Amino acid sequence: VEKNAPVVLRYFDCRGRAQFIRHYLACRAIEHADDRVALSAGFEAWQAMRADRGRAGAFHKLPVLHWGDRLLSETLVIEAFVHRVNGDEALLTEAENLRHAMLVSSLYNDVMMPVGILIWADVMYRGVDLGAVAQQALGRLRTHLGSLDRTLAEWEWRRSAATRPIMLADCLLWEELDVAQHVFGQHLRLHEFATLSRLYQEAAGRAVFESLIAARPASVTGRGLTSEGEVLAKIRELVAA
Ligand SMILES: N[C@@H](CCC(=O)N[C@@H](CS)C(=O)NCC(=O)O)C(=O)O
Repeated sequence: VEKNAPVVLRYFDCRGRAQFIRHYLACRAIEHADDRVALSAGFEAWQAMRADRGRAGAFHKLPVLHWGDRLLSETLVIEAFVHRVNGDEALLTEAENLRHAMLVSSLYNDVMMPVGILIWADVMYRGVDLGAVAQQALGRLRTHLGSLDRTLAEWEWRRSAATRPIMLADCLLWEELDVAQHVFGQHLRLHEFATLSRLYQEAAGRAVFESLIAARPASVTGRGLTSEGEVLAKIRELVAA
């Protein structure tokens, strides 16, 4: 696979599953098109392209990544491919690569997904008790952050990250901690997790991440800024109760 092939990352105009890849491509100065499918109540832009396998990929879902003439679906597959093709895999030992992959999988499955499901919960499961779901999601998330905090301290993640270029797991860690704080506000109490707080505050990519987000304000999910803003206000109120 060519390292300097033309790259297009296609995803909805939200942070969701793809923002950490945007962060990475920006930090590593990898030329690419950030192709954002416009959001609207009826997802008209997406409906118009969904059947087109050349743009929506094998499973008709986003994100997809075009890398030269390859077209990849599935966030975690895209992640592993980008990690390899940009030489990051070759920079790490086998043990370090396994840790990198474990951290990505854990953040994706046990932070990003439950937060996304919570934001959509009142639509996905009509009539749901949003307060109960939000409190359980927050409790489980804080337990999981405790595990991540301990493990990243044991792995000396900060020290080893300082000796290598920024990688996808670094970008995903910052993004998920940022999203979790955005969703739960002060109720997340990130400061109680010393290692995670420090990794978040002192992330090498922080300035790039923040400027990327400021340049294109976007919702976390496909609900869009207005509707998502309303449900997030409700969630924060319900977890405070
Ligand atoms: N397993 C896929 C899931 C991708 C996915 O569900 N994408 C959603 C947006 S976050 C999508 O494209 N939904 C539109 C549809 O299914 O029509 C991955 O990990 O990338």
